[in-house]
Amino acid sequence: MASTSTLTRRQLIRTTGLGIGVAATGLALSGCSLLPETTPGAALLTSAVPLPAPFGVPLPILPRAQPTSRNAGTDVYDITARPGVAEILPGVPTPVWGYDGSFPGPTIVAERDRTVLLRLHTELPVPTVLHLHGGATPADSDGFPTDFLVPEGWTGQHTHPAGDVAVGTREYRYPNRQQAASLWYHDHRMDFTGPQVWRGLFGSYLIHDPAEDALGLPTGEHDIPLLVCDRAFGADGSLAYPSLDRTLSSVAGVEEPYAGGVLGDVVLVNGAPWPELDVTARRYRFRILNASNARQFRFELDPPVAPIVQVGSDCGLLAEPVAHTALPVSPAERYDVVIDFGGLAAGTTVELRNGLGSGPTAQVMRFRVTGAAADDSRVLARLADVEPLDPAKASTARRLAFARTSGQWTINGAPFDPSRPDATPRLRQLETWTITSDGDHPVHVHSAPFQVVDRTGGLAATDRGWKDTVAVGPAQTVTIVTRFPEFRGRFVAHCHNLEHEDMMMMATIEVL
Ligand SMILES: [Cu+2]
Repeated sequence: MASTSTLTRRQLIRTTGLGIGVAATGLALSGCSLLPETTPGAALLTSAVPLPAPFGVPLPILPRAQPTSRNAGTDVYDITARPGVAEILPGVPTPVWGYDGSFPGPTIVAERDRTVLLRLHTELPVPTVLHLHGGATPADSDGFPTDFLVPEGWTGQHTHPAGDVAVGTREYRYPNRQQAASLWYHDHRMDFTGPQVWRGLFGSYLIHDPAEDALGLPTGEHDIPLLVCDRAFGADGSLAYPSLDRTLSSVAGVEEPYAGGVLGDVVLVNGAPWPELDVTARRYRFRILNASNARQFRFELDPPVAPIVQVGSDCGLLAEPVAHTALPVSPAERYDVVIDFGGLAAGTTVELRNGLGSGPTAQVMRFRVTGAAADDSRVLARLADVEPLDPAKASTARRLAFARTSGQWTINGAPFDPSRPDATPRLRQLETWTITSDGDHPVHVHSAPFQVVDRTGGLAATDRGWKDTVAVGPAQTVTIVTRFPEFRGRFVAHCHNLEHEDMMMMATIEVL
């Protein structure tokens, strides 16, 4: 067994065929023989550049993307994925790949039932794919990992057989026929999602609707996305990442110590290291996203001046608010929360800390109260109607084992093969998926919001509401109830530890 963990990525690619026999059993079957195997954890990259003291820079308020045009039912956006230079650490220029060249990209604000037509142009030197995470999106706009967008004149070779390829520009159509929610958009290129998101290809995407507007939650400048991620920096200020091929052009994968995931020693919020936000003594709504490749956070306020009141989950509002003293958030999860700084004296500082970190990674950001303020916002005891999905009414029960098998990250023993449907759910039919795990795997399903109905040790306070990503811990079993509500075609389900995803922990879901 030990020898498999030393296989190089190229060797792994050559052994991919081993998975095919297992694959024929499909996701619908259980009982694949999984050999016990040591599961490597995520490994820390340490920055070589001097790091700033915490709370020395203001929290960036990310700019809102402006539509190129608007008509009766559609907002058209033109966004370019391109190299840029960002000042992430004060006084240090960092080359990035970003939407419109920025780290993170601009925030897209959509309205329910108004289509967003996003024309993505690319000036990157390599292929890219765009996925709206949490979006109910037609298959041809969902960003299947081999539906590449390549730059004009690109002469490179794909590391996997390409699906539908566009050159220069690709149109993604998001119907937004879904409730108000905090989504995000990011790169989803086959084999290279980890390094490309790491370089900056992610951004916030919010959907509003009249039901949410009527609740009286904090709005405007008091409604702030917090995109939290860890990164590491080289001596020259560049983003460090242990790719086998630093050009991200021909060889996938990371150096072996990082095969379990890449962690950085710098915590960024909205692209700034350990920033500070001036607040007035009132309620604020924060859309928390863990945009890290592999790092889990547990957010806590220090001192604990107020509970972290969760009002929404990945895919929309909760039925009723839930007060947390600690909020664990795995990669790709979103938590829509309200924090009330009311009653705090001017000059009070409150840290947002990470209970799972140590040293610099235990710190996240700081709030500083500047003074009193009027506050006409509220958090009602009833927020939304959330239709409970009944597992007893499911017509199909699937089992998915997320585990390291023969040196690869696999689902039911099989590495990803885009040409092989692993599950063929029928449109609108209820299913239960029982997910087992050999380590920490944040499991994400495209196109089908779900509800968590069972977890080893009991449901967590964070399991409520409509989810699209669920944290499954070591030796845990989690059961979700789901249905694919709207679109037929080819989607994926995968681990959102991006190194696991890039190293094949992904399945093709063909909705019939
Ligand atoms: Cu994983």
